[in-house]
Amino acid sequence: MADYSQQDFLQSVPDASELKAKKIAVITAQWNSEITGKMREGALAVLAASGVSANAITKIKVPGAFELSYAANKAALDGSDAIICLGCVIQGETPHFDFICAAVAHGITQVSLHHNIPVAFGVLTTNSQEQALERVGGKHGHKGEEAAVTVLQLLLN
Ligand code: DLZ
Repeated sequence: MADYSQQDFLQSVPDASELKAKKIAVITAQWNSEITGKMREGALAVLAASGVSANAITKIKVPGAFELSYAANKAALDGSDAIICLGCVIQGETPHFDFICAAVAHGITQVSLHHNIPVAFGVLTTNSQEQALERVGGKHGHKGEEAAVTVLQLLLN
């Protein structure tokens, strides 16, 4: 993992301990769980490295990416200050891919705007599992870690 406690955005904040009390929900879809599990681990590691208190983090699992919007809306209603949505949709033989990707992108945006809180779109949309693996610690970075960095940046703005 990159050393997120040393990131410029945290260094530039006089007192990053304000993150400590922030209630953050990490919602993870279970489809393609070998990928989404790694995304979750990365996101949680970033939150820990950045000083977010472990008991301020709510971990939620949903069946698939389609359910992320519902769970994010519920987490917002329950008082989360920020939400990290994690999922992995892999292109298959059915039109499901397009429906799910469009629905979850739209749904997560709506939750963020309606509740006026940061909601990260940590949802991989790839053609293959190989491409997904390249994005959880491979040559294309770690999208779980990046989703956590995104909400921290927005909380500190
Ligand atoms: C049905 C489905 C399919 C075909 N593919 C995926 C996928 O690649 N990634 C994912 O997170 N979920 C998938 N799902 C499940 C849907 O997200 C949803 O859980 C079901 O359609 C039930 O609402």
